[in-house]
Amino acid sequence: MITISKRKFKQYFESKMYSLYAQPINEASNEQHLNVLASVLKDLIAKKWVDTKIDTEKEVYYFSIEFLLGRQLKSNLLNLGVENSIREGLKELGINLDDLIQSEVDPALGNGGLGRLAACFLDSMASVGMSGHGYGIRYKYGLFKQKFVNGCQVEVPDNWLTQGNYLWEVVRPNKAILVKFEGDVYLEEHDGNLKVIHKNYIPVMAMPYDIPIIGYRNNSVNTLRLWKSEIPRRDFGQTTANAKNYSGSYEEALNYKYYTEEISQVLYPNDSNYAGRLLRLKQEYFFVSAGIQDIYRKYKKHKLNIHELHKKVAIHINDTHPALCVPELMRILLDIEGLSWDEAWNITINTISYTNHTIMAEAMEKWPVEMMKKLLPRIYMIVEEINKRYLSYLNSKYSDQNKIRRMSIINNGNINMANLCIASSYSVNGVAKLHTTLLEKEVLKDFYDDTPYKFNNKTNGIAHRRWLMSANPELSGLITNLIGEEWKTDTFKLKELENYKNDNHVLDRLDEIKYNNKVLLSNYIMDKYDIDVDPNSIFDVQVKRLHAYKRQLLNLINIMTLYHKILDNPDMDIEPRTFIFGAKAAPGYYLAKCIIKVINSVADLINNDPRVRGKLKVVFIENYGVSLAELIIPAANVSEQISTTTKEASGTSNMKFMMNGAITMATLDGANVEIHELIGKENMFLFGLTAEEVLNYNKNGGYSSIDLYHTDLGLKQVVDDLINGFIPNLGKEGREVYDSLITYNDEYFVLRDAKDYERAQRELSELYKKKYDWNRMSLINIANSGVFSSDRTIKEYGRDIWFRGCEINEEFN
Ligand code: 26Y
Repeated sequence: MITISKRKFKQYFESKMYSLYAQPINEASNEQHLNVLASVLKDLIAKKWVDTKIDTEKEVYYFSIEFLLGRQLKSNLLNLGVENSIREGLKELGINLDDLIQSEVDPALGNGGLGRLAACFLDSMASVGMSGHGYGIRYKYGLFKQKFVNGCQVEVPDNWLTQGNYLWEVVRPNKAILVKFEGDVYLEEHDGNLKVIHKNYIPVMAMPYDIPIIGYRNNSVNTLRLWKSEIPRRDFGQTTANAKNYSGSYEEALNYKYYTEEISQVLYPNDSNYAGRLLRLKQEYFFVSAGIQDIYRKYKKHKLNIHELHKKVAIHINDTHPALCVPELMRILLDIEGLSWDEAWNITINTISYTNHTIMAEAMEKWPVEMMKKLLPRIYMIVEEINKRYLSYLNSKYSDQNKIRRMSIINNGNINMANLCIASSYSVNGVAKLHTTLLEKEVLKDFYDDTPYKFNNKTNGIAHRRWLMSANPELSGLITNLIGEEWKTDTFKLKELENYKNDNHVLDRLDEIKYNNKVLLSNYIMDKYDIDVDPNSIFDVQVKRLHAYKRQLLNLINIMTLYHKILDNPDMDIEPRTFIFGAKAAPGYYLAKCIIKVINSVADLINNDPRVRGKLKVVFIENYGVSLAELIIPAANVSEQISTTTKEASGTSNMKFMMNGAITMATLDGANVEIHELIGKENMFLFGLTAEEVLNYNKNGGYSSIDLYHTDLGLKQVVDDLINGFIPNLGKEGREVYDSLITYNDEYFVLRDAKDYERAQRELSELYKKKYDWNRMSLINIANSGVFSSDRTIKEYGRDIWFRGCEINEEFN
């Protein structure tokens, strides 16, 4: 917490404006005002943001190839507690703080759930006072911007660093690190000892860019360190004696520059389909090696005992993307520290913990041996040795060769990164109860049976400061009026809201706040798309990445069904609805792109049909991301969480919606299970196959979608609409979607669940008519959402994983 008076702030702002731009305030641009403000705030926190004291406690390092931060200004002001004085001060200088907040870039250095979770965790680590830092990549281009052209997704590069630098970053050239690719590895004898020599490698410089992560009203300022890849500078302090020699030709120099800079050029836009690209492997090793070397350097600087690294340092890997932390740490302990294999292994396995975020086979990383051998020769040797020892351990324990093959780290010429992570860490966690159970009982069963003590669940959470306090100030104000301030640091206190569930004044006020948020979103939709949506209609929202398993298509089929019903019975009593979508598709995911096109075409059809005017609207909001989520989620009445049961590991938007008072329409998948445990089926709408039913179907070759299609005529009509010209401006995309349902037997049970979904939607619609019942349910949702603060999640990681203070002793070292 810092304090600054309005007067002091104004002076500071003015002198900063002169020192940075030599300009009077009233002549400066919005962008300059923003830069000056950020610079003032950075000065204010600078003292607190010194290197954290490594010798007092254990430090946590969270490695993630994505951090989806969102805008920082508002959240920094909130956490520092200076929003009011600064707002007032700026006002007197003729500057509107909200304009500055809105004009900040939204760094999109992540795809979706996994990257956003990493950002929420950073916020929580700082806010609960944990010394926890992030390591990632400073991509020049973040996730593409999405535009619709004739209803189709078009990707536009996200050139977010237009000014060259990011507002909140500080570059630290004195802390740059050398990362080595390719080359030859030898064993050489030195004074009777064998030493590993890496020659002819390609050196790449990792330049650290630090972003402060400010805790909520406490003294913590942690660091997110993002690495940019560069050509090593001539005066670069680290030895390049064994580096590949370049002849010095102009062309060669250009190629080398390109080789180095390419690594941190762009975020891969896939979030579920592993492609195995060489450049991606370079990215993974690049940031892992830089981070591990950075930790090691700091550790040595503090003259700490290397034999106790695991007592001072916790390294967490966010999915398998940073899995090379394992061999990289081994490399340092073996080749630089000269520890024995057994000791290096013991330290490594007690330092590294791993989170799995998916059970989808196609998202699992498997790197070809040949690729890794060439790109990372020393790292590959270490992986091979780990595998050799692991196999001999497995062989001594089991005779089932199939099981051993499944568990092997290297198999069929590929390195299975999840297997490497499990074998080499002391903790493996899933991200919601059902997900963890599925890991233990199905996907990772062999490993769970082998080392059950490694497995644990950590149900995801969200930064309630961003997703409630900052995104929904009116609701936050109401909550504080009713139950006081304490919920802001202890979200379990939200439970006290239940005392007001029969207080009609409170329920009216809740309704009014939701309405106001809906007006804000309606205005945005009007401005952007010239579509007039009625804030009195039900705002039914599905926002998330576009994927077949998330079943935007199921939502759409229900919309089509409803549309037909209204056409057939024009006098039908229906609660007006606005269906809102937001979703990016991976650029190479053809079916997902077809689904976007179909939704857009249906939206056109419905929005322009006078027969359903005032009853039905469909809006697909372009370029969904963190900033839009902050506008959309507080305005939602209905939260669509309708994935095929077993497929969504957790989901986190489900939590954000709940905290903002939306009612969840859900399958019992991911963290919807926990939501259901908290509030019961009477406070949400459930439908669809159970996990057990889905698993059974999958084991027995699925159900027959074509049979269902022929027996359910309503469904048949809607499915046929995809190909019979009923939806205008739809060509091959409709056929593609049709085929996924009929020709390819509906892998994600869309048609199988459609009827039950329709039933649940009908019940929801009925409930909406009873205003107080609806708002009571909304209040109960908010009151029970406290457990989903990522503060709770992070404390559990600390308690059960990072600081649990016991070592494991692997038998196969
Ligand atoms: C290997 C590559 C293709 C890849 C890249 C990104 C694979 C996966 C991902 C990202 C996955 C992801 O975002 N998973 C989501 O993680 C959230 C946080 O745990 C979960 O809430 C959500 O259910 C899960 O889909």
